Amino acid sequence: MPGFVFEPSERSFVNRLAPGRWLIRFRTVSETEAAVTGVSLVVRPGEPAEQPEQVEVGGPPPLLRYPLVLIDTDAGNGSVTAFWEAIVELKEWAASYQFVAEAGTRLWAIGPEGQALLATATSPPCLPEVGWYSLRETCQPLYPVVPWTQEAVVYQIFPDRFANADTKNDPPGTTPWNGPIRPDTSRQYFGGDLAGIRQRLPYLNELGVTALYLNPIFAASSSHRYDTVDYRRIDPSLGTLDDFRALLDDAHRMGIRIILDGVFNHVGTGFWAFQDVCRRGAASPYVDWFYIHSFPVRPDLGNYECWWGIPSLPKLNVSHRPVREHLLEVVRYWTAFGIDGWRLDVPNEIQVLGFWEEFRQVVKSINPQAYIVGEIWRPDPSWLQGDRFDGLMNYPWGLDALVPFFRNERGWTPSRLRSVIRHLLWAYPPQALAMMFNVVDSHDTDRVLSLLGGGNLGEKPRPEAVARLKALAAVQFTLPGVPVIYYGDERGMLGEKRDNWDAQRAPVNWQERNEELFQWYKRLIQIRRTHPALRGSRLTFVLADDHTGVLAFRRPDPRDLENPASGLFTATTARDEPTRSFLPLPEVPGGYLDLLSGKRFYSEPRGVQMTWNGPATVILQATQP
Ligand SMILES: [Ca+2]
Repeated sequence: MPGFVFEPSERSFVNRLAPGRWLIRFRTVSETEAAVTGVSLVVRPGEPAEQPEQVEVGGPPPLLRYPLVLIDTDAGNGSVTAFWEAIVELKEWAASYQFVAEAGTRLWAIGPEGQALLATATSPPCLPEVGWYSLRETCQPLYPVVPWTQEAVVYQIFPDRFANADTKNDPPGTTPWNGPIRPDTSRQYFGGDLAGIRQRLPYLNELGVTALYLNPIFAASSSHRYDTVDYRRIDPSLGTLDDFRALLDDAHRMGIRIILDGVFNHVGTGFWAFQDVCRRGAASPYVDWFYIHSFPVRPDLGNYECWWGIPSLPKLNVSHRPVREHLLEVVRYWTAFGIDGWRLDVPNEIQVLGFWEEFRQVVKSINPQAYIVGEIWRPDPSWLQGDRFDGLMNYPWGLDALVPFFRNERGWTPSRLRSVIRHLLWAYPPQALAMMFNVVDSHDTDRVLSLLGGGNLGEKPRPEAVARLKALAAVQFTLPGVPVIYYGDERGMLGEKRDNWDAQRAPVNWQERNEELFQWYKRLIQIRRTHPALRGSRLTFVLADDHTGVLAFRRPDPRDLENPASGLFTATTARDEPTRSFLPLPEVPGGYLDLLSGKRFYSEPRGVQMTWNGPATVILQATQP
C-alpha cells in the first residue's frame, strides 16, 4: 500500500499565493514496482458541510477535479517518493477537498480521517468516510514577500576589517592595516570604520551588490562587537551617528540597502544595565534583566547565565517585560532611522513565546520592506511560516552541501547534493525559499576559498581552488534565495578559522585582488539581478549522474512556464578528471548559450553534449537561431 504525506497546517503543503489561488503539494511513497502514477485533487466548492457523510456525493455543488503535476521523484532502496503539486483557483471563499491517488488499477481516496481503497474505477471520485480537508480564504494570510529580495545580492562586512577611512577614531593599540593578526583577534583592532565602508561604496557598486549586511556596529568591548555595551549608540571606533547617516544615505542613493546585526540574546559585561547590577547587587533595578546566580556579581567568575558559558556574554532575560520593551525600542529606533533589515544572532536561544512575532510586527509596521533573517544553522520550517522571519542563514545548502560537494568529499555525489537541495525545496514555503540567505561562509567559518583547498591567509590562492570556487559560486547564484558574499571572497581572500584564530576576519588587502574571481562574481551578480528565472523559487532537476559526476537543474522562467526550454539551466561538476556527459535538454533550433563563458552548444534530439575538464559550472540559456 502506498504512503501519502500531506500536512494541511504547514505552508509547504498548503499555501495561499493570492486571493482565491492556492498551491497544494502532496507526496506519495510507494514500492518501485507499484508506483503511484497519478494524483488528483477533488474539490467541492462552497461552504464545507457540517456533516459531509449526509451529502450526496456527486450532487450539487459539482465536484472539480485538479490533476496534480509530478514535479520530482526520488528513487532508492526499492521505493520511490514522488512530489506532486497543483495550483487551485477558487471562486468561493471556502471549499473542501480530498485526494485521489492512482497506482496501476487501484485508486485510493485520501482525506483527514484516513485513506481508503476505491472499489473500482467506476466508484464515485471520492469517499465520504475519509473526510474532507477544508480550505478557507480566512485561514491563511498571504505570505509576505519582500519584493527587493527577489533580485538581491548581499555582501557581508565585518566592519573592523573592511576599510579604515578615519584614523582619528582608531582605538589605542590599533594594528596597522594588513599587519599580522593575533591569536585573540577579538581584542585586536585594525581600525575599520563606517567612513571606510562609505568610501568603498563605489567599489561595491561596481561589483553590483544590492545590500550590505554589517556585523554588529553598536557600542561594544571587542572588535567583533557581539558583546554590546549600548544598543542605542554606534561604537565610537566605527564612527558617529552622523557617519552612519551618511553611509546609509549614500548607499541608498546607489540602490544599496543596509542590514544590521541584532544581537539580543546576550550583551557584554560592559552593558550599562549589567554594570549597574555589578555595582548595586540585588538592589539594582536591573537585577531581573539577567539570570544572576549569586551576589556579588563576578564577571571574572561568571556567576550568572551566559552565552555558551562565556562570562563576558551575560544572557538577557527577554521574558522580563522591561528588557523586551528596551529591545523593541532599540529595534524601533534603528528601523525608523532607515535601515533595511535585521540579521538576528542566535534567535533560537531566545525562547520567549511571542517575542519574535512581536519583533516582526514592530519592524514591519515601520518598514514593511525590511528583510528579517535568522541565524538558524539547521533546516527548520517552523521559523518560516510567515509570522517571524523572512529567511534563514542557509548553511544547509552552502557550507554543509555545496562546500563538501566542490571539495569532492567522499560520498558527495550529484544525487546526494540533489537530495539536500530537494529537501529544502519541499520543506519551506516557496516564498520563504526565495528569501533564504544563501551563505557559503561567514565570519564564523573558514573562508570558502580556504575550504576548497586554496590555502591559508597570506598564501597565494591555488588556481585549482579558484576554479572550484567559480564552479561553486555559479551554483550558489542560481539556486533559489539571496546569494551572500562574505567580504573579500570576490577578491580571492583566504582565511582559516582555528581555535582562537580567526584568519577569516583579516583586513582586506586593497592593493591586491584576484581579477579572475572578481570578474566572475561581477558577471554572476549581473546574471542574478537581470534574469527573471532566478526570482522566486521554482527549480526542477534535469540530471544527477553519479557516474559522470554531473548535476543539472533548471530555473524556469515564471513568465513562460509552458515552454520547456524557458529559463536557465545550470550544469556543474566537481570532478577533477575529464568527463563527457549529455544534458537532456529540450531540442531548440538555436542551441544553448553559456552565459558565463559565452560559448554556444548545439542542441541535439538527445540533448546537449558537454565536455568537462575539471570542476566547472555552466549557465545555459536557449537562444534564437
Ligand atoms: Ca578608523
